[in-house]
Amino acid sequence: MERTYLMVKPDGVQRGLIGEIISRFESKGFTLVGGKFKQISRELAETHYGEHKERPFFGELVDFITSGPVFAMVWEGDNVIKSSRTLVGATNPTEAAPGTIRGDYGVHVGMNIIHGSDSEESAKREIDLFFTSDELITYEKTLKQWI
Ligand code: DAT
Ligand code: MG
Repeated sequence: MERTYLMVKPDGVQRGLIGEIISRFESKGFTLVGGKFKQISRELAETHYGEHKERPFFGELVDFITSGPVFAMVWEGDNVIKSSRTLVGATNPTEAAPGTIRGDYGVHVGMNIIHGSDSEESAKREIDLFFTSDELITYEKTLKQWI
Protein backbone atom coordinates (compact mmCIF):
# COMPACT_ATOMS: atom_id res chain seq x y z
CA MET A 1 0.00 0.00 0.00
CA GLU A 2 1.40 3.40 -1.01
CA ARG A 3 2.21 6.06 1.59
CA THR A 4 3.03 9.76 1.36
CA TYR A 5 4.23 12.56 3.59
CA LEU A 6 1.95 15.59 4.00
CA MET A 7 2.60 18.55 6.27
CA VAL A 8 0.44 21.51 7.24
CA LYS A 9 2.92 24.39 7.10
CA PRO A 10 3.16 27.13 9.80
CA ASP A 11 0.69 29.38 7.93
CA GLY A 12 -1.89 26.57 7.73
CA VAL A 13 -1.49 25.87 11.44
CA GLN A 14 -1.84 29.57 12.36
CA ARG A 15 -4.92 29.91 10.16
CA GLY A 16 -6.65 26.98 11.84
CA LEU A 17 -6.70 24.75 8.76
CA ILE A 18 -5.39 21.47 10.27
CA GLY A 19 -8.89 20.03 10.71
CA GLU A 20 -10.08 21.14 7.27
CA ILE A 21 -7.02 19.63 5.61
CA ILE A 22 -7.29 16.30 7.47
CA SER A 23 -10.97 16.22 6.57
CA ARG A 24 -10.26 16.57 2.84
CA PHE A 25 -7.92 13.57 2.79
CA GLU A 26 -10.26 11.51 4.99
CA SER A 27 -13.24 12.30 2.77
CA LYS A 28 -11.27 11.39 -0.34
CA GLY A 29 -10.83 7.89 1.12
CA PHE A 30 -7.23 7.91 2.32
CA THR A 31 -6.09 6.57 5.68
CA LEU A 32 -4.11 8.56 8.25
CA VAL A 33 -1.36 6.30 9.60
CA GLY A 34 0.69 8.86 11.55
CA GLY A 35 0.43 12.47 12.69
CA LYS A 36 2.18 14.85 15.06
CA PHE A 37 2.69 18.47 15.89
CA LYS A 38 6.31 19.51 15.44
CA GLN A 39 8.64 22.49 15.61
CA ILE A 40 11.14 21.97 12.76
CA SER A 41 14.81 22.78 13.44
CA ARG A 42 16.86 24.67 10.83
CA GLU A 43 18.93 21.52 10.30
CA LEU A 44 15.87 19.39 9.58
CA ALA A 45 14.42 22.11 7.30
CA GLU A 46 17.67 22.29 5.30
CA THR A 47 17.68 18.50 4.89
CA HIS A 48 13.99 18.29 3.99
CA TYR A 49 14.31 21.05 1.36
CA GLY A 50 17.86 20.01 0.32
CA GLU A 51 16.91 19.81 -3.38
CA HIS A 52 16.28 23.59 -3.33
CA LYS A 53 19.48 24.69 -1.59
CA GLU A 54 20.85 26.54 -4.64
CA ARG A 55 17.56 28.37 -5.29
CA PRO A 56 17.36 32.10 -4.44
CA PHE A 57 14.39 31.54 -2.11
CA PHE A 58 16.08 28.80 -0.03
CA GLY A 59 16.84 31.06 2.97
CA GLU A 60 13.27 32.39 3.09
CA LEU A 61 11.91 28.86 2.73
CA VAL A 62 13.91 27.64 5.74
CA ASP A 63 12.96 30.77 7.76
CA PHE A 64 9.30 30.20 6.96
CA ILE A 65 9.07 26.46 7.64
CA THR A 66 10.81 26.95 11.02
CA SER A 67 8.75 30.05 11.94
CA GLY A 68 6.13 28.08 13.90
CA PRO A 69 4.87 24.54 14.46
CA VAL A 70 3.82 22.30 11.59
CA PHE A 71 1.46 19.32 11.58
CA ALA A 72 3.29 16.35 10.04
CA MET A 73 1.31 13.42 8.66
CA VAL A 74 1.65 10.15 6.80
CA TRP A 75 -1.29 9.08 4.64
CA GLU A 76 -1.91 5.74 2.97
CA GLY A 77 -3.95 4.63 -0.04
CA ASP A 78 -3.84 3.58 -3.70
CA ASN A 79 -1.96 6.22 -5.71
CA VAL A 80 -1.92 8.48 -2.65
CA ILE A 81 1.29 10.27 -3.76
CA LYS A 82 -0.12 11.52 -7.06
CA SER A 83 -3.68 11.98 -5.79
CA SER A 84 -2.62 14.04 -2.81
CA ARG A 85 -0.56 16.34 -5.05
CA THR A 86 -3.76 16.89 -7.06
CA LEU A 87 -5.70 17.72 -3.87
CA VAL A 88 -2.87 20.05 -2.73
CA GLY A 89 -2.77 21.98 -6.03
CA ALA A 90 -0.07 23.85 -7.94
CA THR A 91 2.95 25.22 -6.03
CA ASN A 92 1.95 28.82 -6.72
CA PRO A 93 -1.51 29.47 -5.23
CA THR A 94 -2.11 32.00 -8.01
CA GLU A 95 -2.11 29.09 -10.45
CA ALA A 96 -3.70 26.47 -8.17
CA ALA A 97 -7.21 25.47 -9.26
CA PRO A 98 -10.21 26.30 -7.08
CA GLY A 99 -11.14 23.20 -5.09
CA THR A 100 -7.51 22.44 -4.31
CA ILE A 101 -6.11 23.30 -0.88
CA ARG A 102 -3.68 25.89 -2.23
CA GLY A 103 -6.29 27.19 -4.68
CA ASP A 104 -8.85 27.65 -1.91
CA TYR A 105 -6.63 28.98 0.90
CA GLY A 106 -3.27 30.20 -0.43
CA VAL A 107 -2.23 33.62 -1.72
CA HIS A 108 1.59 33.69 -1.88
CA VAL A 109 3.97 31.04 -3.24
CA GLY A 110 6.14 31.36 -0.13
CA MET A 111 3.15 30.59 2.13
CA ASN A 112 1.23 27.86 0.38
CA ILE A 113 -0.35 26.08 3.38
CA ILE A 114 0.75 22.49 2.82
CA HIS A 115 3.62 20.27 1.69
CA GLY A 116 3.15 16.99 -0.17
CA SER A 117 5.78 14.51 -1.40
CA ASP A 118 6.14 14.57 -5.19
CA SER A 119 7.40 11.03 -5.93
CA GLU A 120 7.80 7.56 -4.41
CA GLU A 121 11.42 8.35 -3.68
CA SER A 122 10.72 11.66 -1.92
CA ALA A 123 7.79 10.14 0.00
CA LYS A 124 10.05 7.44 1.43
CA ARG A 125 12.80 9.93 2.22
CA GLU A 126 10.44 12.43 3.89
CA ILE A 127 8.52 9.80 5.89
CA ASP A 128 11.85 8.48 7.27
CA LEU A 129 13.00 12.03 8.03
CA PHE A 130 9.94 12.94 10.12
CA PHE A 131 8.68 9.64 11.59
CA THR A 132 10.06 6.57 13.32
CA SER A 133 8.47 3.26 12.30
CA ASP A 134 6.71 2.87 15.68
CA GLU A 135 4.90 6.19 15.10
CA LEU A 136 3.18 4.75 12.00
CA ILE A 137 0.21 2.51 12.65
CA THR A 138 -0.84 -0.08 10.09
CA TYR A 139 -4.54 -0.90 10.26
CA GLU A 140 -7.43 -1.68 7.95
CA LYS A 141 -10.58 0.33 7.68
CA THR A 142 -13.68 -1.82 7.43
CA LEU A 143 -15.04 0.38 4.63
CA LYS A 144 -11.99 -0.24 2.42
CA GLN A 145 -14.07 -2.30 -0.05
CA TRP A 146 -16.16 0.82 -0.81
CA ILE A 147 -13.25 3.09 -1.77
P1 DAT B 1 5.98 22.01 -3.99
O1 DAT B 1 5.84 22.44 -2.55
O2 DAT B 1 4.73 22.23 -4.78
O3 DAT B 1 6.52 20.61 -4.12
P2 DAT B 1 8.64 22.94 -4.76
O4 DAT B 1 9.17 21.62 -4.28
O5 DAT B 1 9.03 23.37 -6.13
O6 DAT B 1 7.05 23.00 -4.66
O7 DAT B 1 9.09 24.10 -3.76
C1 DAT B 1 9.08 23.88 -2.37
C2 DAT B 1 8.52 25.11 -1.70
O8 DAT B 1 9.40 26.21 -1.94
C3 DAT B 1 7.17 25.56 -2.22
O9 DAT B 1 6.10 24.88 -1.61
C4 DAT B 1 7.18 27.02 -1.88
C5 DAT B 1 8.64 27.41 -2.05
N1 DAT B 1 8.88 28.00 -3.38
C6 DAT B 1 8.87 27.35 -4.56
N2 DAT B 1 9.11 28.18 -5.58
C7 DAT B 1 9.24 29.42 -5.02
C8 DAT B 1 9.50 30.72 -5.54
N3 DAT B 1 9.65 30.93 -6.85
N4 DAT B 1 9.56 31.76 -4.66
C9 DAT B 1 9.41 31.55 -3.33
N5 DAT B 1 9.17 30.35 -2.77
C10 DAT B 1 9.09 29.30 -3.61
MG1 MG C 1 8.39 19.77 -3.73
